[in-house]
Amino acid sequence: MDNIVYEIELAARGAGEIVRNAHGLDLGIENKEGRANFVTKYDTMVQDYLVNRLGKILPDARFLGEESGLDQFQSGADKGYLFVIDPIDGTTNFIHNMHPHVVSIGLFKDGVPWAGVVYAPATDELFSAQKGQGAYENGCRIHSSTRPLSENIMLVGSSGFSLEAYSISQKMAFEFQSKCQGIRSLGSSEYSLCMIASGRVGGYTEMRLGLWDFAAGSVILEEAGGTVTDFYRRPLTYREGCGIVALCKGIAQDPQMPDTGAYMTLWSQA
Ligand code: 2AM
Ligand code: CA
Repeated sequence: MDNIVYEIELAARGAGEIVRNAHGLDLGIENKEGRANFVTKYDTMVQDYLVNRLGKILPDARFLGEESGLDQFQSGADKGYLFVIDPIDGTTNFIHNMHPHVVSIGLFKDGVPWAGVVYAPATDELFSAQKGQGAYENGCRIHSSTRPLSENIMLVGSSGFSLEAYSISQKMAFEFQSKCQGIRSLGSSEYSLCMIASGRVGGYTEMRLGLWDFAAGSVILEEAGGTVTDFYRRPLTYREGCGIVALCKGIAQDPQMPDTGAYMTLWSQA
């Protein structure tokens, strides 16, 4: 049992090698439903690789993943083990040979996140955590920042799926900008959560995500002392995707933190 996370790390590294070797080859890019939503033949190939390999680690585990029709939380999946995987998080970056893009593997136990592994193949950064055991980057313990908003960088996701959501998140980014040291948008939600966990940035918001976009990073961040909630700062249900507000220790308590719920309400009324 103790070796499960290590075995998942090896699977993530194996998947990462497939991703790393894809550069310069035909990626087989296709459009998915909605705006700026792409899939490559490597997303599908890596997901198939992971389902096969992770199934050998925990033969009774179920799977939920971004590709190949595995994208719904099925009834009964809140019992036992459930792998929640995103074969390539940051697909648009991957297509443009940009960092970051990551292989992401969350493991739920009885419906709640229990372990997470995020691997960035281009930079060979491996983040992992198991509930109650702390969070690690390449084997070293990591902690989220204790500094307030005024002493941190913030990540605001660009909501590529909707121009209305983009417009509202930019209004929110403006409020953050006036209270922090600067705004960035990285294009991979799982990697963004790991950047808070490792203390490099203070927080991250994205107005809509799939469950696989935060399944691994949320346990990594919480084990690093941070928090992940919805825009109204309520606990996540981990049954479906939603907008998320992820914060380091220092900002979660900071009275200067903007009212993110007001921006979500604005979007729901747009
Ligand atoms: P992806 O690369 O796996 O598609 C970008 O800010 C983040 O949002 C990425 O993690 C990206 O995941 C995710 N994302 C991109 N398009 C999305 C969509 N249509 N719905 C939800 N999340 C999306
Ligand atoms: Ca994703």
